[in-house]
Amino acid sequence: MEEKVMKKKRIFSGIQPSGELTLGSYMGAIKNWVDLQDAYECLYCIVDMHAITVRQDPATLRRRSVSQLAQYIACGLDPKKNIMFIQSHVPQHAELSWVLGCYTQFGELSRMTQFKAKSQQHADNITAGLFTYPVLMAADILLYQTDLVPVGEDQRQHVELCRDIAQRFNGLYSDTFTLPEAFIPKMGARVMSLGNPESKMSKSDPDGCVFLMDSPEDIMRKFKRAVTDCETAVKFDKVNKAGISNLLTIYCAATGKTMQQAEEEFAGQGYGVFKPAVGEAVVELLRPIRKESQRIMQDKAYLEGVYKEGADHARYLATKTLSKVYRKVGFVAK
Ligand code: ATP
Ligand code: LTN
Repeated sequence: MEEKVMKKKRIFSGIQPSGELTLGSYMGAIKNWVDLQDAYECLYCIVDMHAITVRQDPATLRRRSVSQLAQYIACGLDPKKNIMFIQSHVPQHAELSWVLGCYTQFGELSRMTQFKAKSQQHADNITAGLFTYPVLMAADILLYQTDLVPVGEDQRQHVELCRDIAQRFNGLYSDTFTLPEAFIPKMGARVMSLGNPESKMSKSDPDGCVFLMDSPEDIMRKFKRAVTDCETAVKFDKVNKAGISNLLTIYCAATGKTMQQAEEEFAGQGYGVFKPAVGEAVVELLRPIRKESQRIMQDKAYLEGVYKEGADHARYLATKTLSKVYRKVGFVAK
């Protein structure tokens, strides 16, 4: 009997090199990228064009883009299995973004929660790029006929908008884009700040944030200082015990234990035992990642080889979609 070769479904995701990678981005996104790399054909990107939607120092951006690649690899992403590249190396992202921007409503972009938050944070520099950021993200995704987009909860709205744009385009010009779906983890989709458990852990808030490259001492200090409540029970209750619930979630995501197992483990023990235990679990999770990343960073030629080869492959795939789009909208063939 003839064996049918099943084509793998495709994944695209990316993180901006606008700061150091955090425990939030690891648990919300990268951890899943690693888990999914065998079952899917994956593209993992360093979205430097997104990063410049807020002001960046050029030398830092350049350094971070490369160290982010080293950290992706150190987290367990295999460059032989995945296409790993830097967004600005594939000009088709910007080209498709222009076209899609002409099929996106001003009103839709105005409703984006991240735009509203970022324009408050950067009130003196609310650029057109910050506003059209989700269109570029839609281009990233649609360029590769992506099926699945593994991201944290905060990106759900952007993926929904991307679907709406794709559906609109397909409706006007017949099927052109695969409709992508967000893949959001059950545990760790929204890791909260250790300093303020009401807000998301984010690289722009270094105090409440654990970075993947933090030393074990720094990690322990941050967890010991984590804001909790004035009770003593280690119980998951997101409304009344936001800090403890966040630490429990981090503990589960770091150790693979279930919430029930974690609660049982710390039953009858105070926060004085629980907080350092979460710190230890995170130290052990990040120790090999930090070490491996430092090792890979020594080999600049290797990293350059990975991102160059990744971009070559990505450009090949991107060209196919972009040509189709240009033809459909009525541009004259070259
Ligand atoms: P910024 O401070 O600029 O908002 P960030 O720290 O939120 O940045 P991003 O680069 O926006 O990080 O996010 C990278 C990926 O990690 C996205 O998929 C995002 O959903 C996920 N992510 C970021 N922070 C968290 C978090 N606290 N919990 C879960 N997932 C997160
Ligand atoms: N907006 C995302 C980063 C991002 C992305 C993408 C994620 C840019 N393009 C495409 C998934 C797919 C963020 O995390 N802030």
